[in-house]
Amino acid sequence: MKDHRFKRYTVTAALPYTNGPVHIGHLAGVYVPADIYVRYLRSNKKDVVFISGSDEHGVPITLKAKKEGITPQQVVDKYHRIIGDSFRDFGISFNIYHRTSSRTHHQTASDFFKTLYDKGVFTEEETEQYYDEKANQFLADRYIVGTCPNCNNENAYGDQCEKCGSSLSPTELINPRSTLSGDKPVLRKTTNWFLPLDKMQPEIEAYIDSHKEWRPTVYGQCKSWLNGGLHPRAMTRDLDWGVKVPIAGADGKVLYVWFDAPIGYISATKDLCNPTLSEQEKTDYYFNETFKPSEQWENYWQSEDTKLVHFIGKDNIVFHCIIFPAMLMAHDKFILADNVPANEFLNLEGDKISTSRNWAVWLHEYLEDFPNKQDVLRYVLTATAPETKDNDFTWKDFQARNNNELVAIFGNFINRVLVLSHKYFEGKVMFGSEPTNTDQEIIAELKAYPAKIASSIEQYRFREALSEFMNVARLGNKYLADAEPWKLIKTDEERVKTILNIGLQIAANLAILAQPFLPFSADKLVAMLNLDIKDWDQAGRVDLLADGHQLNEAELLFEKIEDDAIEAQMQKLMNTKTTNEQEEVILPAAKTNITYEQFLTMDIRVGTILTAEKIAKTKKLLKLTVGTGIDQRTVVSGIAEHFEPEQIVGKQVSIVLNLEPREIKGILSQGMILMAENAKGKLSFVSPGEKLANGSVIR
Ligand code: B3M
Ligand code: ZN
Repeated sequence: MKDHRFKRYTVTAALPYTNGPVHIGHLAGVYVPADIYVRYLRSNKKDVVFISGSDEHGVPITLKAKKEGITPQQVVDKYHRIIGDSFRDFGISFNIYHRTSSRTHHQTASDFFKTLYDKGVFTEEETEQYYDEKANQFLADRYIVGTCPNCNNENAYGDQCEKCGSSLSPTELINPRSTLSGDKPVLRKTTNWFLPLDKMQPEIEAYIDSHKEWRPTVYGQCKSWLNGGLHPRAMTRDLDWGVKVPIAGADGKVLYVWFDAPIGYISATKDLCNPTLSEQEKTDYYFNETFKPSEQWENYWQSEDTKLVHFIGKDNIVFHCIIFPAMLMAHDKFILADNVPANEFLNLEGDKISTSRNWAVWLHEYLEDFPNKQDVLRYVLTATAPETKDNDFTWKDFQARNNNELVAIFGNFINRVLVLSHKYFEGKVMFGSEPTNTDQEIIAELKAYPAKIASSIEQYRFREALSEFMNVARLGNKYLADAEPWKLIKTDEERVKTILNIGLQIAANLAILAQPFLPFSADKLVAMLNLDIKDWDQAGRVDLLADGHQLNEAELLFEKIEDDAIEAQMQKLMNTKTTNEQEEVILPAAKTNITYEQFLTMDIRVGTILTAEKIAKTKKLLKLTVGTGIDQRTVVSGIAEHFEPEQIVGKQVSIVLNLEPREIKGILSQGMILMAENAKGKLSFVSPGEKLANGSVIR
């Protein structure tokens, strides 16, 4: 590695909100690239700490608790385990996976706030916020719903309308209601502490401008925030779930979740580097025993020769590139991120991934459905990583990449070279006749790859790096196919020794180069090759395996994924779609009771639509003639947007006969056709279950 400026690395991966499990979107956006980067650094023998943890504060958690009827602590305890276990089983090699509900974190975040407070960094501002008088609390934006001023959706949230996508502030909602009591909230004055980002703008701007090498999507988003002019931002909230604001008179206030969460990286590092951690704390977090940091936590956060890198999704850019750096600058002791390789979003089968709509591939479920196939998912998510634009995950592509790339290229090469070595030379590496010119060319080509792959990784281009890695496997495959040792074995054994030797040296290179991307397969390959050299700087060599070196038995690196496994996953998603459609029904409230006698006053019958035509100059209206058994009558019906006239002629329907006739668009309408309407406004006729005589009574 060329980067000699840095002695050590602090690599963070966004702390997932602990209100649900982790899905492939999280993995592709943050954790897989971060893990590739870290494993690469480790294989270069760099001093690196890889930090993450559960983000256990914030409104998403309290909302989830409310929905499930449990406490926020119960919510985070549950998901901290699910998330932590699934990361561990998936091979995301954090040094520590911490949690923000921990004592260390509360203390660290609280001290950080206090330091800024004592330095006079914050401004105090009084604002008006919605308050629920029945629930006795201020309402976070998500706790307020009302009518969207843009599209009239009656269930828009205080921060966003999910129907038209516009972002809102609670006071823009028409008819706001509290989701806690259902009451109309009132505006109340409250005081909070603000970080004066407006005043800090020049420093922040200088910082961003010194990083023109960042991904254009990241740099561009920062610039557009800056160009819009930064505004002071509240760093405290009127809530009860979170880190208490550590100053007198701040009862009922906690630190803004985006103030405390990034400090979580620091708290995690503290506990990672703390040799006297209690047993209880040790079991509360996830530690990676293989990688113990050699230094004190301060060196990873406050030393100029440490390279700090944040891996995040694009929705977190402003927090990591502007707000957190501003906090660190104000504190004055900390280094700032050298890079923030944020990814765009991954979609699933053409739809936005969504925790609340259960539209996701959940990591813990994947691990159950595809045991020992961590690397397949790592591979697919890296090969399709949303580095420069949003991307789509499909199960068909997952299958194709496994079968046509991992199995057919990488796996096939390894299998061939090992099987042939066992077949011809009892699994021994044999040095044979002098390499030919073609061999020399292959060797020269091989030598160039480690630096190429390294350079892509160091520039956070993991997709490109992976595809170069696969080119090494392609090189091996092609070499064997062209050299055809199976044809030469009878006539020129010495030549076959050389061919298989070169093939095996390529395999050994693959074992080293695969480590960042496909760690499970790399380990398997290392074991099969009985390889003891594993550092990145050894890659490119063709003497990794010595003459006479004994190989172990060959095993398949990858297996074909059959159609039925893929179909089962697609079916799962289809079921989700169906459930969602049913659940999205927001039913109108029940009406007040009527008496049986009142009910009997309605004359509802079976009728048949005899003619239907559009009423000119209207969008919604059809003029129908309906045979009622008693007579034929004209009915004007507002269904023209749902049915073509010719479609409905002959249809049996339910008709209210004794509704007062009404003139509509100059036509006397004598009755009403009953229609069922679902939540999306789709209409369907209420027809008898079998054909009945017109005039049959409905009651
Ligand atoms: N929990 C947001 C998210 O999960 C947030 C990240 C915190 S990183 C300090 O998208
Ligand atoms: Zn709207």
